[in-house]
Amino acid sequence: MKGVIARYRKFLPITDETPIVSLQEGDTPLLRAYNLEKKFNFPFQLYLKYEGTNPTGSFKDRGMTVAISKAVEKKAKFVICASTGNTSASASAYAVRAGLISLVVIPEGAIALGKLSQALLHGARVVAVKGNFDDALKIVRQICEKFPVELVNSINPNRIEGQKTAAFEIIDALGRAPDYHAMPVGNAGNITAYWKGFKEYSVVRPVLLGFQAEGAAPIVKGKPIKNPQTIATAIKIGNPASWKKAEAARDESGGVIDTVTDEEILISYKAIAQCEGLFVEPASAATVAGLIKYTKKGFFKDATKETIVTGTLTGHGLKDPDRAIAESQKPPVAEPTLEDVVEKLKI
Ligand code: AN7
Repeated sequence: MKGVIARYRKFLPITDETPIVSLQEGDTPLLRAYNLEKKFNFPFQLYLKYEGTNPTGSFKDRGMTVAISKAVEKKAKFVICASTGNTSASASAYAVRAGLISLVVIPEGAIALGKLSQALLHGARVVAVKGNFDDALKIVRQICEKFPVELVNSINPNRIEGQKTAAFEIIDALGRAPDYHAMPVGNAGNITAYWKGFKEYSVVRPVLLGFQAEGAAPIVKGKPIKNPQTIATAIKIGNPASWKKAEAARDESGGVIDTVTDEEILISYKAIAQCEGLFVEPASAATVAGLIKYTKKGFFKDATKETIVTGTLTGHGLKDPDRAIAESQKPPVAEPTLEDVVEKLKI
């Protein structure tokens, strides 16, 4: 069966009256990362959940299929979100499929090129505000109080319901729950969703390890960050909407939410691409960055090669091509001759 509603319907708030809006999201790869295990001396088995293969290139599609289906059931005409990019790309695509108008409020100049191009081409009404994501979300919440528009940020519980299916898929693929699960934390909806999913699907549950970017780590620092900074624009968020729920997920699972630096994120970003053939966006690399940091700290000192760690790679690398190019060597230009091309290929 294709699409997360079709596959996990009985776990979702779907009734006979709900029109299903799907782009056949979910069913993403869970890949053993042998090369990363070796490179970073991980004392455990690492499996990566590659969410970049979802229809719009991120995990947001799992939540959006449920949120948009429920919006259609409620006879909504407009959906709205504030976004660091991926939510807007997903909302805009599913809105088109459902015949809804998508309204998007983004922080000006802080959205990766791929994501902005998606929302624009899907015909969303996009407004860029001179502020950050938190400012955009505040305005969107105010709009929802005044106008008949359906909010599709992860404050909408249908988003969390859909996103929890990633945890189901991990357990289905492994045949059991992992011992640890690592993931990035931004607005904190996804860690909330994974914990809900793990709890509903298994009595044995992983310890959750959430990672925020050092310059955008309100949960770690215990206070909102006025002017969050990180190259991982997806998680450049200073006041997460699901803050309390993320703390509950962390505490109930016996886990941690901690920071990784931009430098650590970029090392992992390149290593994931160069060791495993997986092209992810910088925010996704926070997962592996955190596992490297925690391995070095001795956090996994009791782990064995039977220990299973899973990690979510939340979004596709094509979302942020500028970053990939900035982190790479410019290709040399050759004369159109065999000799010059061979020389420059260093064969
Ligand atoms: C690739 O699109 O918040 O902790 O507006 O795009 O559930 O917010 C994106 C978040 C991680 C963090 N990785 O997830 C948005 C938005 C990627 C992301 C996160 C996001 P949450």
